[in-house]
Amino acid sequence: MSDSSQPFKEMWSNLQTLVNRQLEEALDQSGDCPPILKAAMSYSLSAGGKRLRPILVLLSCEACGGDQSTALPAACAIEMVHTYSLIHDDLPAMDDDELRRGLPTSHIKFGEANAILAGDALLTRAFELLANQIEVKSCAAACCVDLANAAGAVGMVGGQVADLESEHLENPTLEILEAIHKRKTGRLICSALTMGARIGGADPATLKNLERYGTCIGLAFQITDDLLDLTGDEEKMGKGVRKDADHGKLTYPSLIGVEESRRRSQNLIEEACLSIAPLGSHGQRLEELAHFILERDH
Ligand code: GRG
Repeated sequence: MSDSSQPFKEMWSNLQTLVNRQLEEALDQSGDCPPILKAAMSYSLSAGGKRLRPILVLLSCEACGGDQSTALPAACAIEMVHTYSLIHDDLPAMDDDELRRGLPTSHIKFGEANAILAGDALLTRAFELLANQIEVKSCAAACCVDLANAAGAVGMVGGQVADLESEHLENPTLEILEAIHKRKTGRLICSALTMGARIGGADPATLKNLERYGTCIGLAFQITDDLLDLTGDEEKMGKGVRKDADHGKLTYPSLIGVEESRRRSQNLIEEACLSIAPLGSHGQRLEELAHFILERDH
């Protein structure tokens, strides 16, 4: 059990270190594969992500009475899926980005084919980890279903397609925007909560409450991301380097304005905290995390 009196940021940093170590190990154990592929997988996995999704897995497991260590394979698996999505999102056929987290994107560093294949390999390794390393096999199977639904056509991939299509919509609405983000960002975040909860032995009602929490913080996370992008864009525009591809993107601030976006994200965080109120003090870290989403600056 973690120490509940430890400051939140210190706890976060310790969990990041734990996840980073575990990811490195999971990659080292991924068997005999071409060195360039392993290098590309490792490059993006270790490029300094916040580790939000794996930390959610660990905290959800603990909030349900489980031991964080039993949730480490699922924590690594979800970060691998997230990393794959970022590699593919940066490709010329999608966002065509040359930098991520201040470093050259995978296709700039390793070439387009290797970037696509590194993403593919991370996605498949994630499911192998879930299937192989979660001891209770019925739980492993349920986690595979959670993650597959969250990442696939009804989740993140479907959301990405809808997002690309939304650039051509004549009359975008808040409902359309939220439907896109529930799938593109929200479903993966929800699956972090449900996988952690399953591994922690949650009952169905708790699983549902955590799913609701995940949906709310997922949307709030996306709104904050849009607001941070806006600040970043303004800075870039000041320097004359804003990318053409960023124009016309459907975002919360472009649709409902900055103030309303802030209000909406605050309401979502309140709703998230209400949904985990039945967990009592066991939900303390998740509550802190929800508030942290509003305060984040990157
Ligand atoms: C290409 C299959 C495929 C999916 C792409 C998730 C996604 C769909 C694209 C990523 C681009 C993006 C801006 C998505 C919105 C969600 C989001 C803010 C992702 C970044 O997540 P963080 O902030 O990233 O957790 P770090 O760098 O901390 O890991």
